[in-house]
Amino acid sequence: GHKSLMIWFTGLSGSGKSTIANALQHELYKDGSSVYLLDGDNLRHGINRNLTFTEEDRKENVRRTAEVGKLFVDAGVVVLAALISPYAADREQARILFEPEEFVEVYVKCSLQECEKRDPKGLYKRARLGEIKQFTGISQPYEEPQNPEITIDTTVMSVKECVQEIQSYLKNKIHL
Ligand code: GGZ
Repeated sequence: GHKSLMIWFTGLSGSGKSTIANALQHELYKDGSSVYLLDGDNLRHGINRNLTFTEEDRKENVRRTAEVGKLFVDAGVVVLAALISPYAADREQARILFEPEEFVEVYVKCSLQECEKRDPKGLYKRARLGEIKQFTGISQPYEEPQNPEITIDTTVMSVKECVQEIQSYLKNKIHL
């Protein structure tokens, strides 16, 4: 058997949250865990479709995702949540829904400069042009985690190395 828990990825748009969460999901699945990925970008097409990118709506986005994640964790699932979740206070609110050992915050660290260089969807370019308002890192803040369980720097680490880093944490600290 395995423990159910919430693995919460936070970081800038383009930092690699979805990519790493996807890759980790596959590894955990291969190991026999029930695993489910809650991706901010996807949820915004369904349960969170009425939310914008104001500070207030981002807070609600994080709150709903954490509550849904808690339902999955209660059902015995390993949940991966990948949201920018730029406000430290909102992430703390998410954390307190869970038991201390049930919540693992992963800071997907990547410089704004590098994210902007990657710009896979051209969003940074549009934000710089003022076509997208309230864009994280450009016209809204990103509050770095002060005490995440795991920090992975995607500027220097490959996806595979990032996944291995998280897996070794889960193995050693959570005995997953
Ligand atoms: C930030 C935005 C914005 C604005 C659209 N600011 O990297 P992506 O493109 O594919 O995923 C990002 C996603 C952010 O949604 P989240 O639910 O993760 O954000 S939060 O936790 O802050 O609520 C990005 C895209 O939506 N996107 N407009 N203004 N990212």
